[in-house]
Amino acid sequence: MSLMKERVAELFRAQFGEPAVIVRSPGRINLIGEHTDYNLGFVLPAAVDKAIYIAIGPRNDEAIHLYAGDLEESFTSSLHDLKPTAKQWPNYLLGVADQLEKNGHRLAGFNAVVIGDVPLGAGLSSSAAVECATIFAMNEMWSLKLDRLSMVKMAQKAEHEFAGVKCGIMDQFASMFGQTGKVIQLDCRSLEYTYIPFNMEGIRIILFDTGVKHSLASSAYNKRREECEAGVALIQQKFPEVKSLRDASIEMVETCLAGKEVAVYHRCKYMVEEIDRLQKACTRLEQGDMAGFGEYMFETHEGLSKLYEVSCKELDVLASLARDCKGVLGARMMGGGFGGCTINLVKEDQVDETIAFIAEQYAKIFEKWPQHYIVAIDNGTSLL
Ligand code: GAF
Repeated sequence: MSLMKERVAELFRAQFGEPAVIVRSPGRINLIGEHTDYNLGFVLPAAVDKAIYIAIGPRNDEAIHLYAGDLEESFTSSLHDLKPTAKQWPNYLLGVADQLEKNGHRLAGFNAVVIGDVPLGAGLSSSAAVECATIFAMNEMWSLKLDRLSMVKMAQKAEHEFAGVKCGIMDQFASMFGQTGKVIQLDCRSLEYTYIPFNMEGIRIILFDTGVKHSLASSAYNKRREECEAGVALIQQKFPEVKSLRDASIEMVETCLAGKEVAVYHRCKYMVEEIDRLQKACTRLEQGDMAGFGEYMFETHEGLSKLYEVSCKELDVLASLARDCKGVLGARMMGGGFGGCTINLVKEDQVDETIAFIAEQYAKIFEKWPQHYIVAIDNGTSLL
């Protein structure tokens, strides 16, 4: 039995008795295709070997008793009173219960304990992992017979309605559908997906954590989404067939948006380039050309920093230090942005030098050491 499983079970027993179900749901990385999901483009995420663990059990009343083991915090609510709370972490569980109720599943009260080793606020999507763990556990406990895709959609809706982030589908999809050793090429419009083997021979995936957590990240994220929608509305005046930036070409962006509001122009330019870049990067991946793949990652960082403006100085420094390392094949900021981690593809025989160089140079500039995580690609949500 895994240590995490044992620990979450112990914490549950200490308060509530024997858990009915224990579930593991992982955090995710994304190789390329950033902010493309809500523009109905493609993404290339994978689940990792850092996860959220939930132990859950039913109650005989309508009460909800939650305990966050790592924070040592309790929260109590009721099925009659499902609404977002000022404290963030309970929202991921309450939001899922609310979605299930709204989809016609009559729940009973429940007890739940959550722990994990996904770094919080680091851009590895711990929130999606909690949502997926919760819905998967409830599906098992009450035999709701939901398929994985329905659970992903409800988990995403929970994030919209209870966490207030109008996220795309990538994070919940990656957590739920991850497979060891493979990245998921997901078409966020059709939701068709293919697994591409990610050849880790001679390569390590290293995340460097800025430790920066931007308090306005969710409002800035929602603003980016609005700017893309504003761009689509302008393009549609001339090209009504364009339903999302997925359908737009760079020529359309230049014709309809150059000279208009600069933020809208820049967001859309980045987006159309990134959707195209992901396709080219996947071709490199399939050819086994990891250096070529990595070059596209550096380009993505430039676009996210200069055009999409979701980077910050710490992320820019980490990406630029990585550029200076001969052991790094590709690097860029990862996830929503405004803090969190960079993702780096590093040659295995140069891992130590790379970590030492980047950490020392970063500490010289910011007077703090960046955390780093070496991650492996792992399976998605599962019953333990
Ligand atoms: C966050 C969101 F939750 C995802 O849907 C995605 O948009 C990502 O930012 C950026 O690619 O993680």
